[in-house]
Amino acid sequence: MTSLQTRRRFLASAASVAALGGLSTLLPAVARPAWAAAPLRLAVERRVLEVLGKPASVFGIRQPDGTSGLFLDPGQRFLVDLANRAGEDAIIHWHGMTPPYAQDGVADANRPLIRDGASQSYDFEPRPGTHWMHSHHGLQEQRLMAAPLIVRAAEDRREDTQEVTVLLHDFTFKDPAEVLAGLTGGGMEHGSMNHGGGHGGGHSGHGSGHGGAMPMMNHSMDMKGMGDMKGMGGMTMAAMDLNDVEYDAYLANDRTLDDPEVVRVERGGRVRLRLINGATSTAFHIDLGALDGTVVAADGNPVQPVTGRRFGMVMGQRLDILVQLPAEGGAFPVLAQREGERQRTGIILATPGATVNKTGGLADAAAGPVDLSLEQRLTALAPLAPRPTDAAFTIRLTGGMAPYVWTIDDRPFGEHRPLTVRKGQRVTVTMVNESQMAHPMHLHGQHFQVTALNGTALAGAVRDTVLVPMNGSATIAFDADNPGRWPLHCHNLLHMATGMMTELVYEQTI
Ligand SMILES: [Cu+2]
Repeated sequence: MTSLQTRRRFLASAASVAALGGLSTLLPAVARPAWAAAPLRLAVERRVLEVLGKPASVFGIRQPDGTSGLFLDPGQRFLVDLANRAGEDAIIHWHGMTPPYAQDGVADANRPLIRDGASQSYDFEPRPGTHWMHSHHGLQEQRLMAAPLIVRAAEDRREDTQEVTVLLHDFTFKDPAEVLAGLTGGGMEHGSMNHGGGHGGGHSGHGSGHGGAMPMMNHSMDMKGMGDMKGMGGMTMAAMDLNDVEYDAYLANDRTLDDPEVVRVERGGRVRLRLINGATSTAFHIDLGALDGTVVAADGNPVQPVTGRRFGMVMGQRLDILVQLPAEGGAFPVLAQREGERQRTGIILATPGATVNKTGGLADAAAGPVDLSLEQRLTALAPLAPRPTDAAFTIRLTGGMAPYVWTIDDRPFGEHRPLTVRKGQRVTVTMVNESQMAHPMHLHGQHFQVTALNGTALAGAVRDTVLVPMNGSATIAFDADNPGRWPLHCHNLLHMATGMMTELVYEQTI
C-alpha cells in the first residue's frame, strides 16, 4: 500500500465526519451517496489526433468512456484513481485545486513521478469552478496532456444554463523538445529558415492551414541580433515580443475551425461558457461575435458581472461567461484569437435547424496584446478579509531571449530563493516584470486576490493565475493556509522549462 493510499483512507474518514456537518442540509444524514464509494477512473494515454488532415501522436487524460477530464457534481469529492498508460513517466497537476500538498501533482523531492504503468490515488475536497488538469513534467503539456476539470457548484444548477466547456490549446507537429531546442539555440537549424519572415507583412500568410515546417519564429531574430532589435520602435518591439513560437494549429476541444465542434443549444437559451486557456504559449482574445457575454467567474472564483464581447485570457486562466441566445436562434461562433496574430480557433453554438457557415481560421486583422483591461475590471464576490500583511515579498521577472533563459530575480529554478512563509500569515507578493515579455504567473496550493496592478491598488479577482505584462507589475495577496512547498511559476511552458519558477515554502512543514 502506498502512503497516498493510506492517506486516502484517513482522509476519507475525516471527510465523512465533515460531510455530516457541512452537507446536512443538502443530503440526508444516512449513507454516503454511491458515487462517494467508488473512485473515478482517469488514465493518461497516448492517442492519435487528426489535425488539419494529418495524424498526430498526442496524449490525453480520459475516463474509461472516453470523456476527456472530469466533471464533478456539487458536493462530489475528488476521489480519483489515475493510471499512467502514457508510455513514459508522468505527473498530473490539478490546476485550480487546493489539495493537501502531497496530492498536488507536481514531482519533487517529496513526491515522485507516476511511473509508466503505475497508478496513483487522490482524495480531497475539490474547489468549485472551472479548472483543468495538465502534466507538470517536461514538455508533455505541449502534446496535449491536458483536460478540463469542472467542479459544479449548487448555484450553477439553479441558473438554468447549458454548460459548454472549451479547452483551448496551441499545437505543433514538431517534437516539443525540438521547439525548445530551437529557442535555446540547441537546434538552430530548425529555426534558421524563419529569419526572413519577421512579424509584419511576412507573417500574414500564416493560417491554421500552414505547414509544420516552422514551429518557432519571431524570436529567432532576437538570438541573432538583440542589439539591432533594441533600436526598433516601441510598437514593433512590443509586437515582436508577444509570441515565442509559431504553431501549426490552434485547437478548441481538439479541433480547428476547419472542422469545429458544433454544440447544439436552445433558441432563447442561456449558456455558461467554461473557457480554459490550456495553451502552452498562447494568450487568446475570446471573441463572442454577435453575442453579449457576462464574465461571472475568473479561475473558478465568482466575480462581479462584467459584460462585453471580447475578453483576454492568458495561459492557465479560466473564464466563465454567460451568454443569452436570441429567441430566433442561429449559429454563433465562440472564437479565440491569438494575441498579436490573425490565427484563431473556436466552437460554434447552433440552435436546431440553424445554418452553420464556415468560419475562417484567420481573423480580418491581427489582434493586439492581451493586456490588463479585463483584470482591472474584475472584482471578487468573496474577497479576502481585511487584515494587516505579515509577510510581503517582491520578486522580479527576469531573463530573455538571448540566451533563451527565463528567471525570477535573475535565478533559474534550482538556484531560486524560495519565498518562506508560516501558516496563518497574510502574504503579499509583488511581481515586477523587468523582462521583454508578458508572463502569466501561477501559484499552486492557494488562490490569491489581485490587490494591485501596475502599482494601482484594487480589490480585484480571486484567482490562481495573473498576467504580469511587459514593464508592468501585479501584487497578489493570500492567507497562507495550506502548508507545503508550492510552485510559483510562469505558465508559458517554455519559460517555465528554462527556469521561470520559484517556490512558496511553509516553514516547519516539510
Ligand atoms: Cu513567462
